[in-house]
Amino acid sequence: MNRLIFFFILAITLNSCKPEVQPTWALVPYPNAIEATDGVFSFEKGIAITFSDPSLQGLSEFYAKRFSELGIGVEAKARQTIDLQLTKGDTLKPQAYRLEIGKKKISVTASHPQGLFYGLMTLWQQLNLSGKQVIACGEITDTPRFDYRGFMLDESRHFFGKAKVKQYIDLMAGFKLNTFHWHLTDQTGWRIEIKGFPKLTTVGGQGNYSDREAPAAYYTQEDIKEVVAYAAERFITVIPEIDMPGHATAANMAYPEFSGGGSEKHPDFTFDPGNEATYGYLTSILREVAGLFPSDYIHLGGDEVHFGNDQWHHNAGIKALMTRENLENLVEVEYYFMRRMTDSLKAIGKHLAGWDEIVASGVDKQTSMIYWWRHDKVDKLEAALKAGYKTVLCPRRPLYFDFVQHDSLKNGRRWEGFNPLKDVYQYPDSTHQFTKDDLKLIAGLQANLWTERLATEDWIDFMTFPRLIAMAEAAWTDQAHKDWSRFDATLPKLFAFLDSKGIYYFNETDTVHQKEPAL
Ligand code: TNX
Repeated sequence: MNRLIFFFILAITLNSCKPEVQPTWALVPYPNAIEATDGVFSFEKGIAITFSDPSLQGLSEFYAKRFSELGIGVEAKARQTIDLQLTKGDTLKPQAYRLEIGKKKISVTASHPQGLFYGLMTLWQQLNLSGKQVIACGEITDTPRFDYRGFMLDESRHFFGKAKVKQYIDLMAGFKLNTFHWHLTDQTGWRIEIKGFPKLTTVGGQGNYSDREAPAAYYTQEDIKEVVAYAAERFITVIPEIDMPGHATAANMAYPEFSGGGSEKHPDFTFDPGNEATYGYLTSILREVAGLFPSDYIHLGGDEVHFGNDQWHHNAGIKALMTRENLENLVEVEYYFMRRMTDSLKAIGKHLAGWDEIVASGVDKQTSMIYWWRHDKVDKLEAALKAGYKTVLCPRRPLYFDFVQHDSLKNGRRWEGFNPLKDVYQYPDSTHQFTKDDLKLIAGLQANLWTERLATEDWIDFMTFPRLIAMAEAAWTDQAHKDWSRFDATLPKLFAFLDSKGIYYFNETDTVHQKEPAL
């Protein structure tokens, strides 16, 4: 009798020790359709990743590593499997995936490896953010709201280097961002080696925004290839920016013969559009750049030329150009320059990307892409869409991360307000009502991190996180499935994840992370 009671109690105890898994989905960006089913899948016994398409070898190895880092044994002989399927002729878009978590088997289906990459990322996040090796069964069918989900880093004003850039690319991939816009040239420094014009880096790479005397800092072509390959493994396209005809001061320090002069405040700010040799010079540079980046686009800037083109008024070459080409003013000279450079890009097999200043320049509408950044000039966005340009939304408010994210913070920009986390999350639905036709042209969203005032790694982390994660959800998750309170409730898990990566993020609810880093 006593024995019976003992076994009875033992049975109850064992039963209650069964892993308790609620079907919660700690996922960011939140998927667009989740259906929970009964039961759990346990990773505790190890798993095999199976696939029949040989092109998936690299992808499976990438995730075998990721799962091993979470303490999960990945071995070919394991009884439980994650099966990867590439479907042909399926209606799934290239970035979409289906993830089915059964009790014994997980399958991920997509029409393209990129979709599989995201499906596996969802699974990895479910494991990582839940902190458990036993996860709820269910079926997720997911596709991003916007095809383009980007982050821009300005390394001209301050240079952070390969290791930091790779860390950011890794974090971007973890939240399904797919485009890294690399701002490599500007007033302060030229950061990409060009073999035909070595002084661009040895001279133009000297100094940074905090220290004019800092030794030259730049990426060699080998470094660039390494970063581009690292990004490609994570389905991230790198779009380089070579800013022109303004923001060219660093280049002009190296090769003053192509300078179009500047203004009192911004000397040597521009290239010289009145000198025919300038076009050949810039085209040779772009040819080298094109060879390093598989991206369809090269970003040529085109912003803020009026900051420093006073000397164009006194430039004989520009006067002759204006007469010859019937250009009425300096803005038309800018437009002419952009059209010429777009032709150069075409000749080397690339398309133009540029800031919204180029919207009326007449560059090709089928192939060029406009980045709308001046939130106070909505007419520029409207003009881009009306003209039929593919457009990326990166308005200063709320997507410039050099703006502070909380009223208590001192170092960072403000402009009739600032850019709190919630504003980032709620964009673009908070400020725009797009028509179906608009949405066909809107490629997606991008956050821009300008670094005039951000000299250290802690500083860029503090400005970027957690805002970049909020933007990742804004860019992926449909308006109907966005939910600020759910996102807000996931933040503690995201902070723990960022802690594990050594990222110094901002958190208004914790005394350590309320503090700005040292300047
Ligand atoms: C404007 S955005 C710029 C950058 C500055 C930024 C600071 C743009 C195309 N040009 O050169 O770094 O403001 O917020």
